[in-house]
Amino acid sequence: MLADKVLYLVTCFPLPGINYEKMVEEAIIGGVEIVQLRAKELSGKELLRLACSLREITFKYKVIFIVNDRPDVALASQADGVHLGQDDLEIAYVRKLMGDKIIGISTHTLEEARVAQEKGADYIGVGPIFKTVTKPDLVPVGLDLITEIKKEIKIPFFCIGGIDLDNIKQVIGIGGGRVAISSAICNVRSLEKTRRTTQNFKKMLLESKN
Ligand code: TZP
Ligand code: MG
Repeated sequence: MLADKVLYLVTCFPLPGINYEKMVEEAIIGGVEIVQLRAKELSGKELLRLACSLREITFKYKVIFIVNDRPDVALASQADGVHLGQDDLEIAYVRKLMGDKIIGISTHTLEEARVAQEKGADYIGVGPIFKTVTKPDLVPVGLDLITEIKKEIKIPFFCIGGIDLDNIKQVIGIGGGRVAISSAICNVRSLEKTRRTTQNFKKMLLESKN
C-alpha cells in the first residue's frame, strides 16, 4: 500500500560509467520502495524503452513504478502510475486515462495540496524543502509547510528537494516521515555508494517510525 512507503526514488542520470538500470536496482536493494522514472532529456522512444526496463526491475522486486509527466508512457510500460507537475495534464483527464492507477502531483503550497487532494490525487510531493541542484531555480518552500500539510492533508505526502543524510533529520523531526530523493542517491560515484546511501536513508526513516 502506498501509504506504508517511506522512501521514494526520483531518478536522474547516473554519473558517467554507471548504468541507469543497475543504479536503480542498487537503490531498490538499499531500500527504495517507489521508483519514479524522471528523464526529461530523453525522446519519447528512448523514455519508453527505459520505462520498460525499469518496469521489469521494479516488478522483480515488487516495488511501485511511476513515470514522470507522461501518462502515455506510464500506460505503455505498465507502470503503476504517473507523477504530474502543476502545469501537466489535469488530474480529471488523467484519471480517465489511468483508471485506478496511482496519480501523484507536485505541490509547493498548502493551497496546491488542498486542490490536488480534492481532485483525487493519490499522493502529493511537497517541495522543494531545501535548495536543490535538480531544480536550481526553485525557491525552497521550507520546513513549515510540512507542518501545515501534516495538519490538514489526508493523502500521503512525500517531502522532496535537497534532502540529504544530514538535513533529513530536520524533515523527520517536523513530521515528514516520507521522503523522495534524487541527487543524493543518483549523483554518486559508485553503485556501492548508491546502495549504502539508500540504506542509510531507509534506516533513519524506519527508526523515526518506532
Ligand atoms: N521536484 C521538486 S524538488 C525536485 C523535484 C523533482 C528535485 C529533487 O531532487 P533532489 O536532487 O533530491 O533535490
Ligand atoms: Mg511534470
